[in-house]
Amino acid sequence: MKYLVTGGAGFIGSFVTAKLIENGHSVTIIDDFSSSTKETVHPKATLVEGSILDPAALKKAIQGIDGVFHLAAEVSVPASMKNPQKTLQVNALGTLRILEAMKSQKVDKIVYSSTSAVYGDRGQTPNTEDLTPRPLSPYAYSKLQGEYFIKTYTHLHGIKSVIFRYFNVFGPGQKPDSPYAAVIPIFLDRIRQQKPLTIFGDGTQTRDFIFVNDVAQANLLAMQSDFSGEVINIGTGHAISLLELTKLLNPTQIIHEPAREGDILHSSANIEKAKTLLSFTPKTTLQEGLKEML
Ligand code: UD2
Repeated sequence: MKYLVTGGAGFIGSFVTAKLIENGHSVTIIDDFSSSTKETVHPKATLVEGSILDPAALKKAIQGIDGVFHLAAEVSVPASMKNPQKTLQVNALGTLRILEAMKSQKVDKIVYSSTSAVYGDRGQTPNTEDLTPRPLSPYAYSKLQGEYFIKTYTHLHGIKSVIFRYFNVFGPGQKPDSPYAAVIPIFLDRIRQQKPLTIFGDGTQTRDFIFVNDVAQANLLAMQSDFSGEVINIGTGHAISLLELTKLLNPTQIIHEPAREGDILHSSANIEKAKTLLSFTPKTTLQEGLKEML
């Protein structure tokens, strides 16, 4: 089959691309390299360089495609607090543009990467997909808007869809060198440089960390599935606090700074739906995944 991976040079998109190619599929990538470089474009993938907001680039990328994995996004919560309009444009309007391109080229199916951030703060209870969303940041709102556009196009135009809500994805290739980088690559980088780790808040906030290769596997399972319009959590079902995370890493020093604006306190996944509908179970533990990043 022939698939389009939006954001296919990015952290998760490059793993999805590699797994598709390993499985004998051909892949086109559309990427504007806003948060990645050409080095992470798979050598066997076809590249369309451009933004998902550019209809001409999208039209070129989507021709002859059997299905779309939509991962191109502004992924940072703090960046969305600084520039909400950009986040909304890329994540919400960008998703709408992809759906329009799919409709006009008669592309049948989309697997959409949304986020557990749409749940907001629910205390320590694992989030189930039927909870009413309570976005706490423009980022969470923009991803939720993307979900709603997809459901609308599934309903109106019969485009088949699977909507994933990822918890905290980590793994090799995740960059530490931006103020908006994720916590694990930042911490590992600091440890390499023998610098102290900074915890925003008291460190009791919890996250459910899922290894990137498991996320890629879930994407392939979703594309092969025969249901449509479902929202599915992708996490491990186990959350740990940031203080517990730092204990696994043995830092020389920990510094506390005030909690980040828009930050969620507790985030943990109920993954029964992924198990039932996709026969998905994560294979890599946090400890195993961390070793692959060293
Ligand atoms: C992550 C994803 C986001 C979304 C969400 C789902 C990234 C960059 N963001 O947001 O796209 O899917 O998960 O819930 O992957 N922290 C520190 N010190 C640091 C960096 C972070 O204490 O040096 C804290 C931060 O305040 C937060 C936690 O670590 O409480 C995780 O932060 P993050 O930026 O890795 O991810 P999050 O959960 O904001």
